[in-house]
Amino acid sequence: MSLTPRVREILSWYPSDNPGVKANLARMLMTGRLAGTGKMVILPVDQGFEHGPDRTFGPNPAGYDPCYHANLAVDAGCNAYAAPLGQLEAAADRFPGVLPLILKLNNSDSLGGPTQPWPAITGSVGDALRLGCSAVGFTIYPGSDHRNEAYGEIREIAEEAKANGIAVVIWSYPRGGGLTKEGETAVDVVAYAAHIAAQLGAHIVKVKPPTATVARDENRKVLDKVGAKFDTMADRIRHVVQATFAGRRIVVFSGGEAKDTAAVLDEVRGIHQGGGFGSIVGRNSFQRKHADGVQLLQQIMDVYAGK
Ligand code: FBP
Repeated sequence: MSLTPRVREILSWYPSDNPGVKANLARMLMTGRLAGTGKMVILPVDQGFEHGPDRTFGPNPAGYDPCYHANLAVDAGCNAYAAPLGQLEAAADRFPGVLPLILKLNNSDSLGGPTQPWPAITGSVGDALRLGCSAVGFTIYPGSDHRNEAYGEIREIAEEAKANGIAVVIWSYPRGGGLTKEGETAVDVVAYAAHIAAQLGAHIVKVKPPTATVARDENRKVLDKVGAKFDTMADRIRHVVQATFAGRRIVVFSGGEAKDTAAVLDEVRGIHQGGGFGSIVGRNSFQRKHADGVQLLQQIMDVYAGK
């Protein structure tokens, strides 16, 4: 299948990248049921590390098997599958050339204090090359006391990944410091987090869907002055996409804790209407039985395909 005009347009937003990086971005954009549309649905399964296996896989014990998730991603027609090193090593050879992989390169557990997170580096660009990955993934926590160390880590990793033709995905989750729980998903804070990820050189930026709250007074003053409205999810997504280089970076939104199908699809419709590029949905897919997880992921894809 040749590249569609939309995928060519998206690739043109990355003029400094070498052919290897562009080929890997194209691989992800040209895989699965959304191939060629410029939209993406990615399956992320790092929650076993981040939240622990019981909370994560207990609701659907088939998910304790790392191969389950690679199968789910392929059966549903996802653009890519993201996981930490051990989980990818256990399943990386199942679908060579069929399922683009993203190696999640840093992770934290939830056994320590969660307030000032600074994940450990748990894999390398060399691992990503060995496993045939299209991209590396990295979480930053803007707001955390350790954010500057993490920004330095991703600077080095991104330089190495790009030199080796591998794309960079940054999960950007505001947390810690002076942020309240409500502030972590405030629309101005999410927009700021997405912007930081773009400034750090991410090809794909991943953030949580924002709420209508504006957390910071200095932002509210400016936004009120220009009459910004954040009543609908679509309004808020549009703002986040604008903050991420005026839409010249792929921005995808996470699924969050398990919720019912109607709530997931409602949120996805807002993301689509606001010009978001897709979703990265873990718990809401793999915590359902296989057939139900496939069905939900495909319903999400249908929204992005405009069906
Ligand atoms: P979910 O769809 O399960 O929310 O997965 C997206 C994700 O970014 C995972 O990659 C990550 O483990 C998780 O969310 C982190 O969630 P939280 O910040 O709530 O711990």
